[in-house]
Amino acid sequence: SRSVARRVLPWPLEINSDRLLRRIRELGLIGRNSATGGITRTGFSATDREGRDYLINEARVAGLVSRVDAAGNILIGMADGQGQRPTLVMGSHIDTVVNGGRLDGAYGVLAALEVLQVCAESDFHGSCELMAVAFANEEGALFPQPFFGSMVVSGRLADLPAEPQDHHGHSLREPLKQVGGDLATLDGAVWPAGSVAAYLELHIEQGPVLEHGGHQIGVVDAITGRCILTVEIHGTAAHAGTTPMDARHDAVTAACRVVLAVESLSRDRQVCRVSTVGRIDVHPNSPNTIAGVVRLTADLRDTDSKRLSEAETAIRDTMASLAEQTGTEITVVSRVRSAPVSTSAELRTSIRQSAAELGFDHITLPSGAGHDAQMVAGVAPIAMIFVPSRAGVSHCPEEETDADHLMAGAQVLLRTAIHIAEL
Ligand code: HGY
Ligand code: MN
Ligand code: MN
Ligand code: MN
Repeated sequence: SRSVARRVLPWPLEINSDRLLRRIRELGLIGRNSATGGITRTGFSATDREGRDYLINEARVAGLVSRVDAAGNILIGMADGQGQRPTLVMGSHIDTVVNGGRLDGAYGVLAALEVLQVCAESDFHGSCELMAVAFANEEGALFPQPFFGSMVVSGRLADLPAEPQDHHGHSLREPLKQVGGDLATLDGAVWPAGSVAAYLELHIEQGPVLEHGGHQIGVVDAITGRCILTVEIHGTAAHAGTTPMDARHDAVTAACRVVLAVESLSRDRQVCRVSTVGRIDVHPNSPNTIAGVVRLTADLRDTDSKRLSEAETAIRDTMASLAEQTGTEITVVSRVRSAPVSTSAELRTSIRQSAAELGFDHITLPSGAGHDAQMVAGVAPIAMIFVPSRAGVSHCPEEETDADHLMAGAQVLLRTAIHIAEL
């Protein structure tokens, strides 16, 4: 295939900006709340299914072929793909947080689709097969198993619960089946060792660094580690008017102490870099009933694996003593851990070269957000390309990136893919 790759290309291949921007716009309407402008396509929800159908249809119209693996990941390839190894995979996720933006994840997937389409249209065939992927449930907003799809392809099945459930206790089994996946055959979705030559993820920065510095492109050197705990606090539901204060086992007040302890991990104790409780569910959530159960999430992050472990131990210890003090039962019902990872030096060089050839100003920076790439890092060399986020905000409706930056990132992805595939 070397000789094929070296034949004269209609170089430089160009991203079709109208097409890419149209798709970003159209996918951004799916799950959009017209009042807030925010997008809610939580993984395996009805709106997520709509978004997935949109992507699969766009790929079909583009003359590409899609399939869905057992984990619900959407894999898009060239129509004449031979299943020839190794594969250069590009992508991200299209599920969102609750009331999020239209670019987080979706941009990287649609740009990957665009790269495939441009290469297919120009009949580019390098030494690698090209594949675009939309990983299932990266955010973990409804089913608290973030990175679900990328954990499966990278073989981390043992780290997933046997029966994943959403925040309301419903099994993943049916929702996964509805998108064409199957919990019983997840092992069939694991990417065999050596089958993926490289994984490239283009993403918005979600922070202020590129914009502040006036840079067009960010080359990610490391991705933060995360430990995400789902915690249940069991007290005793009782009447708010008749139960004396000293006879209560109030799950809400116990939960408040847990929330402050999580914040304190990073703010006061500085055990890890940042720590957040972003979701709280109260049961029965009724004004005149002392809450019986609270379920909350704790998201701990650090680029140092040891500090992350220390933070997890510290919060588990604190929760044990809080349970005793408050007369409640506090248990960790699910845990997802993603280690901090470095990107491939070789791929970083390739991205920098592509950016330089295209005349884009670039810097190297770490990622404080988690990404599917850090799971894939277990089975393939990975790299990430960042573009600026307006005002540095993300996971909210105000998330935005200028069109010229979106195009610059996609051009760098295309060029880097061709450099890699030509080798
Ligand atoms: O939360 C994260 O860092 C990622 O966007 N899921
Ligand atoms: Mn996100
Ligand atoms: Mn993302
Ligand atoms: Mn009553």
